[in-house]
Amino acid sequence: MAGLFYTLLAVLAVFSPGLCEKTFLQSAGVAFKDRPHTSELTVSYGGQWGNWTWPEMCPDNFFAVGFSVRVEHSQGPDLDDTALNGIRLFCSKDDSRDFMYTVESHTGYYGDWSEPQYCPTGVLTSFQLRVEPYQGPSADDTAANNIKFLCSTDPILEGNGTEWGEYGDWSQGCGKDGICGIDTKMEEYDPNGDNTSLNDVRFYCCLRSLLFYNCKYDILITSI
Ligand SMILES: *[C@@H]1O[C@H](CO)[C@@H](O)[C@H](O)[C@H]1NC(C)=O
Ligand SMILES: *[C@@H]1O[C@H](CO)[C@@H](O)[C@H](O)[C@H]1NC(C)=O
Ligand SMILES: *[C@@H]1O[C@H](CO)[C@@H](O)[C@H](O)[C@H]1NC(C)=O
Ligand SMILES: [Ca+2]
Ligand SMILES: [Ca+2]
Ligand SMILES: [Ca+2]
Repeated sequence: MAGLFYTLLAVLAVFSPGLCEKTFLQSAGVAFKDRPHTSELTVSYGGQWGNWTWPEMCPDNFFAVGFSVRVEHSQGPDLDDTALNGIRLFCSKDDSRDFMYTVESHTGYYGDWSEPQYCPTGVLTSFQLRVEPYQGPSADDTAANNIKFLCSTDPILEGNGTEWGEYGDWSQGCGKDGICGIDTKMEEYDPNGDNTSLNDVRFYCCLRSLLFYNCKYDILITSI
């Protein structure tokens, strides 16, 4: 009898997970580019090369809860460095990490993606960029090197970037809203010249509803 009971429990444990517990991770691309935003976060000291590319937005009710960076680590003195090449936001609609979309706008082709880093709870609300200033006519420029984000629940997350340049001031913040989209400024690859890849970035803030559903604890909670 007890054996049957435990078998039933085991069967329940295997088959009961609801929709919330399935892992889902997919690039949203530009599918949600028309999602309205409440403000834009910028810094004044981004790299000077390249053009703004295109915005990518998290789906409605999804906000950036984490990020990863694509970084080309030091190539050495005689080789062309590009340092930070891309920033990918991980968007969730609650505090679970099991159902997420990613957005990244235009990304450079050098380097590897870091493991994602997440706010313990809450969403990304502000950023700071590490930028190397212009190195002079025949030197190797890299422009943007790394990024930090502030979470709505306080901790600061720093990317796994490179060390050239310095961090400038923090961007504006989203206030009670959260980061929900990204647009990058990229230098096109130059077959003869010095490449810098990602130079600057701006993020979009979207309105956060006061209530959201937390799948893990099966409760409605208010945003922090
Ligand atoms: C910016 O875009 C223009 C027009 O597409 C292009 O000709 C130029 O090379 C781009 N500049 C850089 C630095 O990527
Ligand atoms: C950070 O970059 C170093 C150097 O490439 C790499 O070995 C390490 O695995 C990276 N860490 C993360 C968290 O991606
Ligand atoms: C810049 O990138 C292009 C495309 O990958 C490459 O052909 C070129 O050699 C790079 N420039 C330098 C100075 O390495
Ligand atoms: Ca170099
Ligand atoms: Ca370079
Ligand atoms: Ca760069």
